[in-house]
Amino acid sequence: MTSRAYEPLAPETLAARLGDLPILRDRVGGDPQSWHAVEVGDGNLNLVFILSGPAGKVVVKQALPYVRLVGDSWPLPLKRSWFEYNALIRQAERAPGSVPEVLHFDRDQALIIMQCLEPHVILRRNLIAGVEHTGLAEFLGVFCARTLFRGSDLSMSPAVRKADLALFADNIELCDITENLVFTDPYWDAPLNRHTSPQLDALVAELRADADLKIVAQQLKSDFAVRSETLLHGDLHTGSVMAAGDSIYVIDPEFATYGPVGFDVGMLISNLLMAFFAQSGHETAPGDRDAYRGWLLRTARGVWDHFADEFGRLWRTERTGMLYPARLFEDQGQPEAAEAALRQRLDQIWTDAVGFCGVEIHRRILGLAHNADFESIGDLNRRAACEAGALRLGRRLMLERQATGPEFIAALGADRAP
Ligand code: SR1
Ligand code: MG
Repeated sequence: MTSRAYEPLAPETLAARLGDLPILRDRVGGDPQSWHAVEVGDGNLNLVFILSGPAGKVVVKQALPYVRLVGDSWPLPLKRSWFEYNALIRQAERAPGSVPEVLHFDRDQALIIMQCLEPHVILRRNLIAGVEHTGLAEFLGVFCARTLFRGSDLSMSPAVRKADLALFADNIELCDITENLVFTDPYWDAPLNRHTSPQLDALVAELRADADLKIVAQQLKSDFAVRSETLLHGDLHTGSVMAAGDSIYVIDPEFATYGPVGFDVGMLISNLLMAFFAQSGHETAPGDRDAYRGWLLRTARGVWDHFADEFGRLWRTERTGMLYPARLFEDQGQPEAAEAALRQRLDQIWTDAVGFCGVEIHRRILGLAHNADFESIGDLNRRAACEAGALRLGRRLMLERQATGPEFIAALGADRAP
């Protein structure tokens, strides 16, 4: 399938177009004529196929030249699969075993063939169903710490990091989506926005009139766009995580870009908190999600704690980049200064994460791309009540991010069902 013009795949054409690839002959097996392909993509952007044969299954992911959620009125370049491919292979190096194995990449066809993760399912689905996953917080916290530390000037050589920064700087259009959809559009009546109406109309008007809030949103946007600290996943929500029991993977890093460490951490915590706020909408009897709500809060807090622990471990053992060199601290008999610097960095990451957490809540309720956590609540009054609690928290987090410690997460559980 080399050197031909881009053409979207379809289940019927997949075997004929990919049947010559040795990796598929090996992993799928048998005669390509007997292969079975089904399109399973339920994300906002791409085609995703599961291809099965006698030897096994693979996932075939192909970018479309437009935003799938909106249609061809919103063109989107195919090169995003190049960034996804590059992010996946870096994440595989930096946090081994945490992302699907890449089996083949075709830049012309904007196509990545990768390990099929069945029976893993999208984590968000299980958070809606009330399924607990042992070790989720540790996995996610450690994933963030390893990818974000090892993708930064704390670890990489300046030359390698700068080359990487240049590569990912071209992911312009996906950054533009984040810059507008996350940081700006929720705060004005943008054409593609929607919210639960009329229930939330008054609150939405209040938020959009809140000048202090809009200023913070733009400060956070500036941090996202300007502070190129590390290679981010860039879209680390619970729909970008797959889980089966205690086995977890992170997927879909097509929004990868250099940005502040706190961005991925904040997005992840935000989506766990939105799952928490949505639980009262999923109750079938009053209180039957109380225990699960507690697990979600412990998981959100645990993500931060495991992140901070692992980041600290890497700080002490792998600080080989140009920042905070040991020759200034440990080698001068001042290990406590290196520890103080670590605490400062973690404080800054936390503050950033709190702000990004707030803005992510707002965009998922006020913007274009909503979360199934809330959308799956059929009763609009109940949905709006859940969303309103989350929106108010989002505002508080953004405005009070410098004064909000990790204990705010457990405190959310003190209220009855939000
Ligand atoms: C137009 S794309 C909307 C959203 O879907 C992706 O998953 C990202 O979260 C993006 O913001
Ligand atoms: Mg995605």
